[in-house]
Amino acid sequence: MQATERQYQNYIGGKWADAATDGVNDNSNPADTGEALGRFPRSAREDVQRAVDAATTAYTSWRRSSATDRAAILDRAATIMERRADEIGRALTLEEGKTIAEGVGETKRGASILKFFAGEPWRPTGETYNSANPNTFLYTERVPLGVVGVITPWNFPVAIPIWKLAPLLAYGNVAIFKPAELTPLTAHLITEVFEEAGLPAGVLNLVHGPGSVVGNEIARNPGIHGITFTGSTSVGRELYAIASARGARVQLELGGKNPVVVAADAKIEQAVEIVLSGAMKSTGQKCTATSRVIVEQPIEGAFTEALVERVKSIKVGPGIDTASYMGPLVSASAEKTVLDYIDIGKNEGARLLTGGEKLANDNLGQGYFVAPTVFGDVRPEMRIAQEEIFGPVVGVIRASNLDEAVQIANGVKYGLSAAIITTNIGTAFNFVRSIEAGVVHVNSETAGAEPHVPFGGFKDSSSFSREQGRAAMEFFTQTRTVYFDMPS
Ligand code: UN1
Repeated sequence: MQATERQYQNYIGGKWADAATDGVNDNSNPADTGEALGRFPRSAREDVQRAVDAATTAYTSWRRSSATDRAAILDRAATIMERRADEIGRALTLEEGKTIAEGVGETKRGASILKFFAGEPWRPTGETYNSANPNTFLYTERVPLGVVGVITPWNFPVAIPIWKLAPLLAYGNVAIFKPAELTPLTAHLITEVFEEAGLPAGVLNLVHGPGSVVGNEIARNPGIHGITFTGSTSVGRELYAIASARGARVQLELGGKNPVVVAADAKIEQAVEIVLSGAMKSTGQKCTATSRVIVEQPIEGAFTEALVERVKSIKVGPGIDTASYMGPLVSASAEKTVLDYIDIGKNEGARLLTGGEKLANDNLGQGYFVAPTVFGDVRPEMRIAQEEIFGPVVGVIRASNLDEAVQIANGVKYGLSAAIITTNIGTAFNFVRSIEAGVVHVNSETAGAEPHVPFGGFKDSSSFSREQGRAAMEFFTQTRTVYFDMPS
């Protein structure tokens, strides 16, 4: 640890504050683990309680704040985020590992999400109805949930917190924000953006620390009315069990095992680019990443050969180097998981066509670099075809026809995103109608999400509610029905 390393703080009730413990989390660069990026508090349960107290106080006035004020704050936050995109994107790249183009791009995406939700306070918040009683004015209105816990992952440390916080704030809620321990610096900068935008004290409270303490307290704390979570299925389910048992509303965005079906009529070059980008960008660390390619038998050989050639050509290196197509994995444990899955695939009899190893050449040994990996001859029941790997590993599965391809695509517990590559509209349409996925792409990659449309998965990939766009209102508000009669 360097002597000059900065000690960061929590943000509670509009003030930067030390945690109640001395525990620290040393943040470092996954591309060069010797590079320290600051020390962050490992907060205690008490810190969550302080944040809940501050949020509860702030809620009284924030929920009644004018649409003008909320819109102006979100709009200013968007402008600040755009202005600081290079700085925040660079911090994101340093602590998470994705390429600088992706880091800056994600920050600009954060600004776009804020812009969309800056309009939201002006959009309709209810409906009017006729009543059985002619004297009754009968209507509904959407009102906020209250204090909401926001538990976010490291893989989109700007986009995901923003797509939860922006609607949460627009609809009049207040937040306890617990970012992943691997990306606390980005969370700190996001909080600074809202502070600079003039968000009133206590409306957004940042509490750093481990899921086992801070996350668990958010799940248990009776002062928290809702929790929005993106992360692993196991942690999400545990959180759901605890928080829903005490009556809190919980939203989960979990894993994926996203397929691309390549039909025999597909243009191979186009299919290869779509699979490459979906599987290898962000080092495969997206819940929407492509991890299975299901190819119709007539073109399986040619497709696989072209994919392997293309994967071999990509440059792996530190994300901060603009020449890199793919950066490191986020942590030692992520690296271990990915390397373990590669062993599992080999042992299951899949054919390793390229990659498969940790990279140590050209100083890459200082970071968690694993070569982009393609397996061939993958069978649908193999663990590498069923379980989420969350790394730069893609398996090619052969299907004798499109019906079988869809059956294989649907034969996993997840249902987040799916794509088909075809030139035939009938094939595309049938796929859209039979695939079990919350997001479907025709001739584009499985990853990516525009800010104004619903995002979320089927089956084990989410808990039904959708994020982003106007769909976010479903989770962050509740409906009040009003029977309003004039006094007689
Ligand atoms: C995207 O594909 O750009 O954690 C967004 C994730 C998803 C978000 C994906 N919840 O990877």
